[in-house]
Amino acid sequence: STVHAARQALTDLTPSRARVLADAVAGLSSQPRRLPSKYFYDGAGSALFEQITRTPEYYPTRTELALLDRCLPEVATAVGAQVHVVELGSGSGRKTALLLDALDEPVAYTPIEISRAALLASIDHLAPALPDVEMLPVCADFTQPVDVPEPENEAARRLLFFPGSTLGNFDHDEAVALLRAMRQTMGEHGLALVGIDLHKDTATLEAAYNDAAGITAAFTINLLRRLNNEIGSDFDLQGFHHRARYSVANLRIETQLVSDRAQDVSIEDHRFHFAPGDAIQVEYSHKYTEASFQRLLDAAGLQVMARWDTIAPEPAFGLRLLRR
Ligand code: AVI
Repeated sequence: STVHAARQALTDLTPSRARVLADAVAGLSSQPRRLPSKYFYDGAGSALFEQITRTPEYYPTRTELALLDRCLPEVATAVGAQVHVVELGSGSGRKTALLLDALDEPVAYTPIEISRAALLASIDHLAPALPDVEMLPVCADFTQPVDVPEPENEAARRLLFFPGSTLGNFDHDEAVALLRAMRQTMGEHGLALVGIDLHKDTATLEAAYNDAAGITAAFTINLLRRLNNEIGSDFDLQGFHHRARYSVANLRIETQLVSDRAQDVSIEDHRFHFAPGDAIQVEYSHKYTEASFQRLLDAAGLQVMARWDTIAPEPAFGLRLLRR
């Protein structure tokens, strides 16, 4: 079956336990303390993220889906026929289905996703619906160099797809490094379609990252559960709470896990003391202005070929088609 072929083609570069352990210990030993947000995405974390995208407060997903619906015919014309779509952080693949449907003869699809469970589920869903698209899934941390598999159709032009404002989860230097790596992966004639959440009023932003049902809080706490399961740390999941605030100065949501009391956490031979109110920085979600995004592109050697923005009163969100 096509699902079987897609699963057979999977490249497995799932981060090792040793890697997760080393990153956690290094992050908790640094000042301010931090943990990498990429480790939110185990099977349970990816499922919680999907639930976030369906909360009334989290506007980016439905806003971007509507924007994609409007701009994909133009993207398809700009990209042309015989495309190899390479997606960074593909998650459930909900947006991918729209993109692949709109393109003229897509020949191959490479989702790069850190959560093996999410990756397999997306492939099981997409492969039967798109029998003519060669599925080349890669389970990997896309911030590390990844060799993109070559499709059978070697003439295919690459289109990188990086929706959801996942770019915003990286700080300035990481974002520039990522865009430079994308420029490399695109090749001379490739393009990239990137989604960026835009700066807006603090109330809308803080509501999106503090949904009333508490799903975002559960998503943040899940990071500690994942570490307990995977590297044997002993975080008390009841001893920390989620906090997400918008920093207007830095144009970003800053999400932290805050200690409710004095406590110690052990990871193998390492012990970390937390006083009440001590915080671990776990995620940034940068929100862009035209100028702040342009600075990243300039530093990475990329140019805007076409741009689409939502129209007020929709929350501001943008899609940018990029070339070298
Ligand atoms: C995946 N990423 C773009 C999401 C965001 O908005 O930064 C992750 C997220 N964190 C909390 N809510 C959603």
